[in-house]
Amino acid sequence: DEKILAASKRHPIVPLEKGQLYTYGTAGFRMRADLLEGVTFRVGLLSALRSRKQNSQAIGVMITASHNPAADNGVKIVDPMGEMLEQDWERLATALVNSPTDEDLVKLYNRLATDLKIDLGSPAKVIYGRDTRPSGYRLVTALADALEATESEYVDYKLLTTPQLHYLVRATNTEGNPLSYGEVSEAGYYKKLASAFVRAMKSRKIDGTLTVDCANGIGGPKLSEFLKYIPKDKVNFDVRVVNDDILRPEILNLNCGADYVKTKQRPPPIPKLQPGVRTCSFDGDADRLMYYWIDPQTGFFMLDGDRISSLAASFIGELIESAGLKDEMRIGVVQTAYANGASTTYITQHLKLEVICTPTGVKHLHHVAQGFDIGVYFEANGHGTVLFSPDALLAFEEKEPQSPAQKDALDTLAALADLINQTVGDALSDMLMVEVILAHKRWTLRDWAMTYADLPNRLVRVEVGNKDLFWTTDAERRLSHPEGAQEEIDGEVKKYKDARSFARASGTENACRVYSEAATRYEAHELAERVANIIE
Ligand code: 16G
Ligand code: ZN
Repeated sequence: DEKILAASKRHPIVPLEKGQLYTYGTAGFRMRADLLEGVTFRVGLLSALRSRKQNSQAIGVMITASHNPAADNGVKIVDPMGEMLEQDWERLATALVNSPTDEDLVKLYNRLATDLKIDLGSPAKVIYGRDTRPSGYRLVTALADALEATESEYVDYKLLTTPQLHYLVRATNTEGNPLSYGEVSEAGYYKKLASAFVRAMKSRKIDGTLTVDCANGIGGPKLSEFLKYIPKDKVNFDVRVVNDDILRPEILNLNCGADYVKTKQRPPPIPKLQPGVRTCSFDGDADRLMYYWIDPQTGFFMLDGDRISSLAASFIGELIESAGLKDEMRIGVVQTAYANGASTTYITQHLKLEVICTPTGVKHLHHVAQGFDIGVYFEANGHGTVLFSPDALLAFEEKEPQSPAQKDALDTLAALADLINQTVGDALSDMLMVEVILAHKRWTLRDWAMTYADLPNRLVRVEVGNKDLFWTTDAERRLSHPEGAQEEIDGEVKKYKDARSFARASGTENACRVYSEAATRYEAHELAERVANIIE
């Protein structure tokens, strides 16, 4: 207790304004970096408890604020299989971080150990990494202090993308067992992806150059490193890495990156995008992906998370059919209310696959996707992945192929299962998956874009006095509170053809968001304004 107390005094928590709490939200604790040192120390204490509670398995801690500006930072915990922290523990994280004094903190730490029957004498292991933000170094120092004070073993992986840290957690906890996820090192991650990429391509050709905008974040150097692992004689992958300057932290996510492209609906101004060039953007910690190009005839066109999701679902669906596994495998697609209605229609009517809608936030989508043999999940913002169940993996290995085509399909499925990050959305891995699919289908981005036409839509942010007054049901598609608000929204929606609109409280800012779709751009905009007026 003394050690924890002394260490805690070195990393004091900054009191917030009266009535405000630090909260472990959808992305962990995220805010201005100067508030985070004490928070990170306390997260260190919790991760040590979590590891002891999970039979001394390794727990991950990632220091990143993703697509936020450089002055922000964040800290989140990764569970043993590389998944997001179990939801019940988010509450504990919030409680521990908000302990008013160092003494209260130690008291609560011990009480949690007693209540949860955690043996504080058992071993604990925590591994961690950080993105390129300058504040990250100070925060991992606080984290290491907490791990020293709690006598936990720890490994500092230094600079990593968020999905790499998730990979390392799972690899650490499966090392040496039959379900081993890969070598426990950053190089192990590259080797696994490169080998799966080569197997999935199987001498197919990739057309032209792919330009990758790395948001001036950690994805830049990591992508360049990865490319060294691809055997040039096996795959011709010509990549141009841009916006990969991590030496000037102030330009992180500035006018570039996946979030910029998605919210501004335009390419980064630098470097100037030439018509016809296949391009994609990562976000600052490389867990989101957007594809786009400038069509010489029609202009800028973006392929977002909905498009990646339907592309993956269609390709995997075809492979399952060719592999003769159609009757045994349940394939499903998980979306949120933000998914464009045209994508949902395409997946259900054209691909004839099941779609489930969940609330916003990766943990919700991930959880539902685990219920399928093959679960495809993406948020429209470009975060997502494809999950394969143990039964599916076994079937790819053990099914006796009846023809060369069937063998090819089974091999490709097995390669994809290795290529696609099974722990969390991963821009690098998702990008490789897209490249594989385009090469197999011999598609350009234009061919991909032709699969369906998006419904015109609009997303607006609405300032409200207190966002906590807005409660949703039906996967955030309807408001249950304030009373009467949903009836008013319904009244407006009814006035438009093929229209849909919803309002929800943001999980990351003190504001509400309103989304609308309608048959024309003008109507989608007008409907969003009207619903925003109801909310205000
Ligand atoms: C967080 C979520 C993201 C979600 C976004 C919504 C994770 C790792 N991140 O960034 O998935 O789309 O929040 O933000 O779950 P909002 O609640 O402010 O609209
Ligand atoms: Zn991110």
